[in-house]
Amino acid sequence: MNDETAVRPQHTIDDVEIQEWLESLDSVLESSGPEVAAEILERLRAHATVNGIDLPFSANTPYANTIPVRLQPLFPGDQELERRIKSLIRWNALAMVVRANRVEHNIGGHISTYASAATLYEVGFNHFFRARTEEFEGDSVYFQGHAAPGIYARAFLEGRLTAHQLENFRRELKPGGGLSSYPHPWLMPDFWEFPTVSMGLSPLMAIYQARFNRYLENRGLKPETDAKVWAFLGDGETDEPESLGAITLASREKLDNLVFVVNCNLQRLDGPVRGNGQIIQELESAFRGAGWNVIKVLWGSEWDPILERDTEGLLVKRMGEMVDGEYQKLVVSSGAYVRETFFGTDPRLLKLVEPLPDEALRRLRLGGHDPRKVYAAYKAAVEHQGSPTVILARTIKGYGLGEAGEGKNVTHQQKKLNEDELREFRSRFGIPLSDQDCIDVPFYRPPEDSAEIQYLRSRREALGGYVPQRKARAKPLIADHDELFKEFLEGSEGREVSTTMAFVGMLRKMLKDPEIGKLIVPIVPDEARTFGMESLFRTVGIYSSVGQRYEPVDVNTLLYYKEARDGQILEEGITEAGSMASFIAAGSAYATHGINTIPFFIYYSMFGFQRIADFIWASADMRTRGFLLGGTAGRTTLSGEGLQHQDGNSHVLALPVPNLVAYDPAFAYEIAVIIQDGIRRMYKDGESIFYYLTVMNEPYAMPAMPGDVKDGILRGMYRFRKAANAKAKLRAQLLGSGAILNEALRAQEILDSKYGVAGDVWSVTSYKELYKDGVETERWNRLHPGEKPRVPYVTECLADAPGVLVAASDYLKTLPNMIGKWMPRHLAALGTDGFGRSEGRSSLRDFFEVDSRFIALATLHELFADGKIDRGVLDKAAKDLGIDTEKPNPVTF
Ligand SMILES: Cc1ncc(C[n+]2csc(CCOP(=O)(O)OP(=O)(O)O)c2C)c(N)n1
Ligand SMILES: [Mg+2]
Repeated sequence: MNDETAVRPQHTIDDVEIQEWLESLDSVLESSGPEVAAEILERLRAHATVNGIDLPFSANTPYANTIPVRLQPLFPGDQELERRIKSLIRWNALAMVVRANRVEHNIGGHISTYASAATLYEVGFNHFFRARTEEFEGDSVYFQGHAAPGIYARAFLEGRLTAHQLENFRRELKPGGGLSSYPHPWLMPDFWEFPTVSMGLSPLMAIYQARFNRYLENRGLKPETDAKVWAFLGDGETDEPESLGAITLASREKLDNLVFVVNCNLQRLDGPVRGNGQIIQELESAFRGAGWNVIKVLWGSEWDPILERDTEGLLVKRMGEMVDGEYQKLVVSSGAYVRETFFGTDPRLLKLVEPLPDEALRRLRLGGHDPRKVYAAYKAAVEHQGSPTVILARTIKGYGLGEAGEGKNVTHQQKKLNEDELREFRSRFGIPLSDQDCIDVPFYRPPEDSAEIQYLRSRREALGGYVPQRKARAKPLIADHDELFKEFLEGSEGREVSTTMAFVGMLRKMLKDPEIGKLIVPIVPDEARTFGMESLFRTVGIYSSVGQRYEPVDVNTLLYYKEARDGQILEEGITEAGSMASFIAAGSAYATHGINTIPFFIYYSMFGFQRIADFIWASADMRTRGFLLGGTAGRTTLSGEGLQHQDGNSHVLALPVPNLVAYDPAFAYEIAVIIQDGIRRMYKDGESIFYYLTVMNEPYAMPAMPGDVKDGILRGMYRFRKAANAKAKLRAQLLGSGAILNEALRAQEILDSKYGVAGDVWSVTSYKELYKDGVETERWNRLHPGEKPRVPYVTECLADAPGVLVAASDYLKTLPNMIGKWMPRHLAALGTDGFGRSEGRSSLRDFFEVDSRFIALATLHELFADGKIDRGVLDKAAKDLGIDTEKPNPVTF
């Protein structure tokens, strides 16, 4: 072993050899083009593998811009004017936050997110985002929630928002109105379209929005267009599992109408996203691996001549070596530091920048701050075909804030700037304000006839109008659908069916209706068979953008698995989140597309609110319409499945959503009344509400509607069956819901036949509606003490109903308890608090103490407490009914 081999590894690559390979590739590229070059590389790779060369897989490309300078299009706009407009927006966005926090300490707001994303948005606004017009459906833009100040500041320059509104940023309750912190269609229904601020939701919603747009086209509900869905994400946001959770759907569906823009400022709230790694490379490999078109926009134009001099590829190699933590510091450091730390690792690198003074090194911009690079990426994205595009744009968080926070770990929370910092920001962006004026941070809008305002307006005119803008564009439905639902009011004539089957029957009929049939969008996460919906597979088909490329294994059966391009069912596979995103897209199409699609999303009820409540909250914010159906619902009605499946929670979890109307119906006619009325309220009257209905799988005979009880069904309760002997001395009112209503009916018989207690049975269809009515009434009375007090509906129902009160449902006891205070007497509440069990229905109802025996016993206990019966009767009843009074408490067991 000589000295040479001691210091050099044996197989060091010869630089000259490498150079020869590179040159020959260059010559192929020049003479035959990139496709041939790619083919050669592909063949080489295959050849290498066959010959036993182990090539590690990497979906990464070098740490460089994806679009080479020679393929970069000319920038079509007036760069200088666009820069000035952007500077004004930067100023006003900052002013909004600073002013708001001067008036009210800690009112919050974000400066640094928009500061880093300004170029990404402005290139979009000036050249890409097309508005919704009569002729064109427009692009859908999901703005990053924390960038809202910038979007408001632009709307201010556009003359769409007033200085008064900006002044009241985060002060929505001020006279004359203010602006909501983040994009909330609920709060600003003419402005914001998509709620994005709970991070991770919007990327997933955007994917399903893009897919739903294709669904509408393939089903002939809207013409094919090249409208795009743009989703702006933070790089930190991509850690949310929902952000990347559906990216393979986007590529599988070839959603080239979808563009993600990830603002890679390498920071999140607390610090770096990947201090010890490279978030951009990590995202690139995830997206490329999933089949997306990935465009990296890392380096600004100032780097181009340096890169051109780098014939050996050393600079790109060096760029790929640094971890994000180092970069975070580098990009806000002095030119001397950049020279020493970044270029100083190799004399050849130093040589590349020898001609440049330190100041020039400090001013080397990142790609996401260079409109020419961003424009090139956007243009490539909108022209790209066959797959979705993600743009990974490198920026600096808090760009332009200087000492006030540029690139610093605290920058996300920065809301205040001192006088010097304000002056510096003003000077850096050339805002025409004096040293004195600028410390007041006034909003600044140049005159209407200024070049800036004229340019900005003309660009928006060319793109069809303003973005964002929201408008409910669909025309209301006309029919009342009485005929459609009539048959379901008549009962099943003794045939035992479940409420799920009854609902599916209605769905089948709705799908055939001339007015709403086409508009129905059944959505199911791989549970159609569970709910007995498989007959719909063949009749309306399962949506598939490619039709059916195979002969289904069950083609010879009546109910075969039929996929079709114009299939109506969205069979989403096992993703409640994805299904919910489809629900949101379909239920908001009345605004996004002017189409009244009516989604029915049916799922395993335990995996609804419990799993995807934040999406449900977002859909409420977005004024989504439609029906959520919690199938196989009820803690004791779903037998066998056990703790993680049996749902006794969802009606409690439905309580907080203000515009969600929730029902736990027992009978087919109740469902019919609720759905018919829901369609009227949402699609004829245009109410911004949506519905949650639980449906069960326990079969029983469906009775006919007992008279006209529609009003009671909708308001939350009605008397289903009166006591046979109204004159009896012992009286009771039994409240039952959903499948437990039958237990109350059986208890009514037990009480009557064995104990001489005459009970009325009420169907409580919605504790939520009763509660809402109760608190509303209380509030009105409190605020109007001089007027005749109003009476809560539940009080009114029970006013003349004698006897003790007992309520039982398949959900937590808190539901009946929350209306107890409006009852004329004490209410005994039975419910299913606790963990479910793998058991049969009757054992479960015994375990949770909600069956007819426990309802009877609770009634007797109330009578005993009232002094109407003796203790002996009670004790004997427990024995006769077979109730173990020492049984474990299901709540804690
Ligand atoms: C689900 C959720 N969790 C936490 C937050 C609070 N939050 C707001 S912004 C932010 C950091 C954002 O970082 P990044 O996504 O990188 O965006 P940037 O501001 O850097 O562009 C956090 C944690 C949130 N809005 N949503
Ligand atoms: Mg970030």
